[in-house]
Amino acid sequence: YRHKAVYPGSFDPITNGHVFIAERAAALFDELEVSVLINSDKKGAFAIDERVDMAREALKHLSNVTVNSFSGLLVDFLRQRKSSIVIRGLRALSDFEYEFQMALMNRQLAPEIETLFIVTDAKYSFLSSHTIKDVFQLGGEVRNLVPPYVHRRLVERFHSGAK
Ligand code: COD
Repeated sequence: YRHKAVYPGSFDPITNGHVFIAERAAALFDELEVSVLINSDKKGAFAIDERVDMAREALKHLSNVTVNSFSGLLVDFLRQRKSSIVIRGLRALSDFEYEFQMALMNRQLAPEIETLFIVTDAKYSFLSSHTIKDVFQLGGEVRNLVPPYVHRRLVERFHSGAK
């Protein structure tokens, strides 16, 4: 199933770093499905439907990209979608340990599935959904680090009435 890849994540919310990875992956495959999955290690700020909505808006310029959500194991989602390629982004050495564990666990669960890593752009190498929410809530400027629609949703979510 090489025609279709899946880019899974928490996307809470999607950032310009995620968009960069999706653009690169979309150029490599006929179809890319971005999938919002639950990460039980992270407490979410946005509901799954909101994350899907923000990701759809951020990726609408890519005609071969769709966005959906799934609850359950990533490998079950891939099998359901008849894809065998997982796309993940790498920012720094510190991502490696976690990504390595996930890739090997997923291979253990489904040997036919391959995880492909795409290296981020240098300008997004420090960027994560977590730091965006943190900096934004403390009054820092994140406007050039997230898609415009995500910025509006951050304002509504955290500064409702204040701005
Ligand atoms: N530049 C480039 N890449 C980036 C950037 C950036 N600035 N920011 C994030 N990324 C990459 C991340 O490294 C990651 O590869 C991807 O984008 C998504 O990031 P997040 O943080 O939105 O998503 P995660 O890492 O929380 O996603 C984890 C999953 C939800 C995919 C995982 O927990 C999962 O598969 N859950 C489902 C249940 C399951 O199957 N569990 C077993 C897995 S072993």
